[in-house]
Amino acid sequence: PPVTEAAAAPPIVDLPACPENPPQLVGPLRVEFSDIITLDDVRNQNPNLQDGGRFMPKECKAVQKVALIIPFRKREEHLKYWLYYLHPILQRQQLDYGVYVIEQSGDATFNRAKLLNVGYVEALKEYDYNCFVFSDVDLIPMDDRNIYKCYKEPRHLAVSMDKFGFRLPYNQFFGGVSSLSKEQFEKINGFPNDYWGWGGEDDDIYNRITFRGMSISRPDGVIGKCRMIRHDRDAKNDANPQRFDRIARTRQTMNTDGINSLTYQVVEVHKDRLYTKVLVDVGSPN
Ligand code: BGN
Repeated sequence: PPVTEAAAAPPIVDLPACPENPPQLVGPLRVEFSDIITLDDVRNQNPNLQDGGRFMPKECKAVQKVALIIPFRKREEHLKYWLYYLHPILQRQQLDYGVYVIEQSGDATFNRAKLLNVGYVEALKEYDYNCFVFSDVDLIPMDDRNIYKCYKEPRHLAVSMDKFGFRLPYNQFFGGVSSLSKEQFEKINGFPNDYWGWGGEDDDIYNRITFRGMSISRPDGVIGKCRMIRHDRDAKNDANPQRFDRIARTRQTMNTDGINSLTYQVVEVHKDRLYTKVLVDVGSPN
């Protein structure tokens, strides 16, 4: 009999480049955290995902290859909503993307920026990503025109958070959700590894960007609206008392503390349909 398997393989054709303005975007979105959903619902609602939370548009060639990096520990409920809302948005944005949940193992003080560095390195081991979106697990965009990709300058995406009355808390604010191209990330030696506990690491990243002669780009305050899932302060993430001293010294420390000094141990990599989870030992403060 004729070999029929070959007929099922996708034809090798050059797809047109995806357009600047993805046609399926809808604009303002309803974002609520009262909906009762399960991860299986989210899996069923996103049949076009590949294992590990990967997607690629089939109608056009994506402009960028985007790794979404989420620092994580014990926030399963938030992760469920993030996946529920973000997967459909990212697909409408026609991105070639993968979702990486970087989970800090053990009970040492949380280290957000170091987990982001780990996400950068681990994502690049899997695919030739050229853009990195760093997102807190509890932040959901309220408008899909806020495209989760990279721009000519490092981008701050969470510009208009409900928690801050839909305004920037201060002009240099770079927290919540941000994106840097591979070149931009390398230019600043990645992120600091030495901010243990809450606060300041985003300001250090802001400093790195400006000290390397770059500026911050942002969407406008309407497109940049987003909601934070309300929660209590986590255990082992108290405000870092060293943060004031550290952000005053970024210019000196950024050359030796960053992607060039990163050390960690991967404990486990788990592939779900909705994400790749990397459990990692990042050590503890000395
Ligand atoms: C700032 C924090 C940021 C945080 C924002 C919003 C510091 C450094 C010393 C001034 N910065 O105050 O890390 O993202 O608030 O919550 O604490």
